[in-house]
Amino acid sequence: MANDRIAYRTCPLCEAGCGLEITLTRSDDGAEHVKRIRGDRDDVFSGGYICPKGSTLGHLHDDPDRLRRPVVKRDGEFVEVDWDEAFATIEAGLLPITRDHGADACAIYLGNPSAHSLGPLLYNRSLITALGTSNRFSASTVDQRPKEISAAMMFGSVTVPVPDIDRTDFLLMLGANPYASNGSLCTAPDFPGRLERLRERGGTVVVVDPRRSETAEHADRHLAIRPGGDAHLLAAIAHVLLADGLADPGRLAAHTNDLDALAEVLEPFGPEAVADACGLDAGVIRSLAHDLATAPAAAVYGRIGTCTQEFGTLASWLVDVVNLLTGNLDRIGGAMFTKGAAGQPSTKGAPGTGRGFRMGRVVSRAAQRPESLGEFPVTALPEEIETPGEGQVRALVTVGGNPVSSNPNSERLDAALASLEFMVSIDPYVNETTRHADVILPPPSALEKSHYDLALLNFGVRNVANYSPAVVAAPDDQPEEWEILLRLAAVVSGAGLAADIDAIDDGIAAAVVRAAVRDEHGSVHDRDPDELLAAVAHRRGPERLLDVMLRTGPYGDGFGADPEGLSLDVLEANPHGIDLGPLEPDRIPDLLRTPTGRIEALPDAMRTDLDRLAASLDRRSPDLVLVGRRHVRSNNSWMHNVRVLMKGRNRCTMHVHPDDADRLGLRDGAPATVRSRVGEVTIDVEVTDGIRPGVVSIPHGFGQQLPGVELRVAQEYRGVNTNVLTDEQFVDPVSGNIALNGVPVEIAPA
Ligand SMILES: Nc1nc2c(c(=O)[nH]1)N[C@H]1C(S)=C(S)[C@@H](COP(=O)(O)OP(=O)(O)OC[C@H]3O[C@@H](n4cnc5c(=O)[nH]c(N)nc54)[C@H](O)[C@@H]3O)O[C@H]1N2
Ligand SMILES: Nc1nc2c(c(=O)[nH]1)N[C@H]1C(S)=C(S)[C@@H](COP(=O)(O)OP(=O)(O)OC[C@H]3O[C@@H](n4cnc5c(=O)[nH]c(N)nc54)[C@H](O)[C@@H]3O)O[C@H]1N2
Ligand code: SF4
Ligand SMILES: [Mo]
Repeated sequence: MANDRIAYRTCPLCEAGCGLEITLTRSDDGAEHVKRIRGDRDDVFSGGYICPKGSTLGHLHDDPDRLRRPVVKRDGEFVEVDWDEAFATIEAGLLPITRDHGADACAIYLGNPSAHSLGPLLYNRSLITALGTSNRFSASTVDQRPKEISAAMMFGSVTVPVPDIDRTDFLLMLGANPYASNGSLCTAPDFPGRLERLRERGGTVVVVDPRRSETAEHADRHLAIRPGGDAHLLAAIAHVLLADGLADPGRLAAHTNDLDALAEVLEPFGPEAVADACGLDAGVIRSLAHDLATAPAAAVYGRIGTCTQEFGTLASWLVDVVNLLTGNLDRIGGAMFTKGAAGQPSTKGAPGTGRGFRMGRVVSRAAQRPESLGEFPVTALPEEIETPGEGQVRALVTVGGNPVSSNPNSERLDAALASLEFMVSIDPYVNETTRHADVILPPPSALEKSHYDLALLNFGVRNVANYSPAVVAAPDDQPEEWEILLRLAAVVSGAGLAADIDAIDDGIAAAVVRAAVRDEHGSVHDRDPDELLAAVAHRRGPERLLDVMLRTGPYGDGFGADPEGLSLDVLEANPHGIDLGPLEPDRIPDLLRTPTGRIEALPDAMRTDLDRLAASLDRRSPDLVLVGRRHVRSNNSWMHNVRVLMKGRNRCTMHVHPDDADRLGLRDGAPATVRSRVGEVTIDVEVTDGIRPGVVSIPHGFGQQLPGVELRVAQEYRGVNTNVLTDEQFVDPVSGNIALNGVPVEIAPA
């Protein structure tokens, strides 16, 4: 149609990063509307794949409940104000608190969408620096922190190996359900299709999950593990590899410390010893170890189920120990390392060495939880707010997060947030969390923002770079998300309402360029910073920073050094992305950033924590434990306001095995009351043999019915928040990460 226009845009909703083809049409009043969204068949990575969420970016954009202007709370009600008034309200409300009680009195919480949006990815740091607070929290500690820590301990920086699913012969997948999630810490658009092709070429997929998930349904084998048993299982696999003479790290033996020590520390974890703890037969474990060792190429991949549990860091570490022992680390078809085009710690500085990784340098004031990667675990947040004294958290800034829904013991956190003296949220919705805010600053919609998956492309199953400009222009008075962050940073640092955002941004760009020029091993070492800045002077904000990062990155043009190299100009000319090829083998030792220049196969923290694992071998398991699940039509807590995704039967149900239903007197479709140490919910039962006896499963992200929430569609549907049940005291002590899976519960008919 004459009024139609097509735009290409990477979907920002989950980690798969699918390319979208968006058809827009102009109505008579001149406004543009999304007419259709489908998969971009020419996208170099996703090749036309799309899931039901991807086609709803237009619905999110048009959602009448999405905030278009800032709101401030007056007499308990939110009222719309202009941006100047919103920032003035923040200045008047927040500055006295940090002036009187110090910087730590204001905490910050960064949520999941801030890892999917270029503004927060590049400018959150400026806000954090301006706040100067040590009370920094993020959704990473209800998610992947154990994996980040284990990788950093082994390889010296947060460089997480990804399974080479396109070329492997054998995939052992634990605690992941990519048929629903489309993958995580493994960027693979159309993950299900890739698994199907793996099997079509004769490969094997084994899924370890207490539930017969959609992914397990499509696998060759499903092992219904006892929740929290992954570290036991993996330790036993490593034990068998070592005991049966199957361990052969190959080339990497020469680049690894403490390989010899593994046999001794894993000695207590033979298959028979762990069988009860992980609920799997010793013979099955032994043959799995043999299958992994004898497959031409094999990869072990663990995700949410292996991280958000009691032994999260051990399980995450053991995933890579098994990859290492079977000779599959850093090898085609094994667990490999992505090379992000915008650069990452493992491609900066001196190849093969670095300062390594430290954590726990400080603990949080009240809950005494360890710092890692500059943050405290969110399990500490309620206590930091509730506990009086110096350093008490009295104010909070959230950026793209909904902790009242996503964090454990949400009723306690909810009450804690209600007690804050001041709260600011950068968020498009009034939801369970932001209803406590004094000021909400709405970002532009996804269609109004440019995009580059700065974080997730570092975990790609191929090396890919893909930039999308904004699809539609935002209203004139809508600042970009990075501008909101910088202006908020200026206000909280006391620079005032009139601070020159562009001048601050110039300073940030200059700092990025100076760091690149200082890198002796980089492509622009010793060049004149002013010359480089002049070359990107036509850009501002995230585009300027991204251009510098791409040009100085591993594929970059080095500002002229390699005229064939990448720059943002090149990406702009290639709207379907640039494929930089399959993952490269043999990147070790160059990518290591450990002080020894070697892989640390047995980090001290893991050696110590194995004692805790050994102690768990003969304890009695609880009768009933809770785990989580995801559905392809929802995205954590915040897409339940999209009606097309909500249609159909109630998805917020509790899966219960028939044996447990009989024993407890529960009926399919009837409500049950579930109690944990911290809370209680009433939820409809779904009886299914697709779950291990003794385990029940409830999805997270539901329960928008709280007073003050302004999500009209979501509130029409039933649902409860499972994090009313999860327990902030039930953690992986190494990382402080929450254990959302394996929570002991009691259940009775309601
Ligand atoms: N549709 C959709 N996609 C999403 C999201 C979403 O909410 N909806 N969220 C995104 C986010 S933020 C993330 S982090 C990823 C997560 O992506 P995944 O890691 O694939 O997460 P899930 O789909 O929850 O699958 C986790 C599986 O672990 C199982 N499990 C629970 N406890 C244990 C255990 O102790 N051991 C083992 N082995 N398994 C266990 C559960 O039964 C479940 O099937 O998904 C992303 N993609
Ligand atoms: N029981 C249980 N709990 C879980 C999980 C589980 O498996 N089980 N999974 C955990 C995981 S993996 C994660 S990642 C966390 C997520 O935890 P959170 O990040 O705290 O929660 P989300 O539900 O992702 O909320 C996202 C918020 O960002 C807002 N938002 C959406 N788009 C944008 C944007 O472009 N900019 C800004 N500024 N805001 C935006 C939304 O309105 C919403 O308020 O939940 C965790 N909680
Ligand atoms: S799988 Fe769906 S939500 Fe995830 S990036 Fe692709 S289209 Fe978007
Ligand atoms: Mo996540």
